[in-house]
Amino acid sequence: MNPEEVVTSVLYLLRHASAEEKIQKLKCSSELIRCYQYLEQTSRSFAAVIQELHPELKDVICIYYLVLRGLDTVEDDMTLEIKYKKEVLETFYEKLYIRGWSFADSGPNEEDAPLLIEFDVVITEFLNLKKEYQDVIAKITREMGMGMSKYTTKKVNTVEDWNEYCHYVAGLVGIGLSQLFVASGLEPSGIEKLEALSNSMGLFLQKTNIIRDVFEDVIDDRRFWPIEVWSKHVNLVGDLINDKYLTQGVNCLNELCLNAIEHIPDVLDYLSQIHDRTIFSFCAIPQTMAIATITLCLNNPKVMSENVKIRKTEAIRVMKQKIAPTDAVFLKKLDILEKNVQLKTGPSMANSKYEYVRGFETFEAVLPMTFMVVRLDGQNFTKFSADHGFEKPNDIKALELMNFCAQRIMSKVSDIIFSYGQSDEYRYKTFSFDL
Ligand code: IN0
Repeated sequence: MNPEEVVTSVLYLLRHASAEEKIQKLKCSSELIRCYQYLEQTSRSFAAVIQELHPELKDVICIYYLVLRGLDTVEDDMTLEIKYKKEVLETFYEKLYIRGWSFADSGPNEEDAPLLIEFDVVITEFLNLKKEYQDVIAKITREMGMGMSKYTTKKVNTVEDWNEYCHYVAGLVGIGLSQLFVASGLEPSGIEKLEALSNSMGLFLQKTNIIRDVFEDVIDDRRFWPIEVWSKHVNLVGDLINDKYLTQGVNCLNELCLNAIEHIPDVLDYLSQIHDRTIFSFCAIPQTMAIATITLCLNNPKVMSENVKIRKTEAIRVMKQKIAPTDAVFLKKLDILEKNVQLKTGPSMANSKYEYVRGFETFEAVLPMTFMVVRLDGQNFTKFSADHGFEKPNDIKALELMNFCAQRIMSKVSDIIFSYGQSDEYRYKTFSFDL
């Protein structure tokens, strides 16, 4: 860890007290305490995001998350016999109404097996929720279970299948969340009708995970990349992670990254319609992380040979901010992503005489309150003057041309606040805001 990472980690630990400490303050039932402990165990950072939700929604989302995590653990389990697995997936929603039900048949490698062994505590708390919340959670669990069951025996052949699979395992989560937000009264009726946008929220997260995890998944015999796409690049799915076919693998990776990125406009549209600040953070944080992850994956050969992860500090930085992530953080991430997309996949400059420009591009941040001066110097001005027969030392046509160009740049680049010319060059000052 470098010094900055140490500082951010310590700040994070200070801000997020242990689950026990927080729960003591809440004075809630022992089952709810167990639920929060499971939440903390399954996903430490996401647990922190859920804890910041409005009190009306916090427990609801905690239970919703654990129910779905339970279902996901069954789907993930490669040791279960197919027929039995399908039956458990399809009937999982019914178990939510059976007090005391639990599941002890998980394989030895399932990290979340303990949650299913003690699933009765989740059921107890589920049954304590208002009926409107129960109805949404059970309905989504039923639909998801059906979809997961379908895909235990069906392959992800086409891009359409990919969208359908991701809809079952993640898009439905978003559709259910929107309904819970409205049921809580924290969001006005409307957002739950935007099913396509809610679906896209989940699809972007899930596709990003599937893209990032290809190496681990192929090794573990899980096949989530659509056959239609990878078969254009390699003959066998295993070749995706074979060094010999690295170029083909990365081309395929880029194709899927661009597919995932296409969901971002919907994500922004959805987020812009959220009213409650805590719901906004809850929704925007995972999206911000996914944008950082997809940016890291795009055109990155490492994806084919290891599990790339965004730096812990980056994740923590997003989590740390109290009103996180502000629009500015989100916009900056988008900005970096956009630049990466242009730089890594944009055909415009590749192999052209302007390719050298790439060498001058950096993503470094500028300190707040810093003026940037951009100096545009003439290229081969002597030849240009000769070609146009400009008079020395000052030709009025040449001066007017320079001024005209300078004005056009001023009106096109809105960040410029001031510009001046000297000799054959112009300088532009921009003002950098604390983004
Ligand atoms: C989630 C989503 C999630 C949060 C907020 C709004 C959403 C809208 C639509 C769909 C999903 C939404 O967020 C979590 C984030 C998470 O768990 N992150 C992990 C990191 C990781 O890589 O696993 C962490 O430890 O921080 C999410 O990934 N999923 C999820 C599950 C349940 C709920 Cl209620 C919300 C899982 C998935 C499959 C992407 C939907």
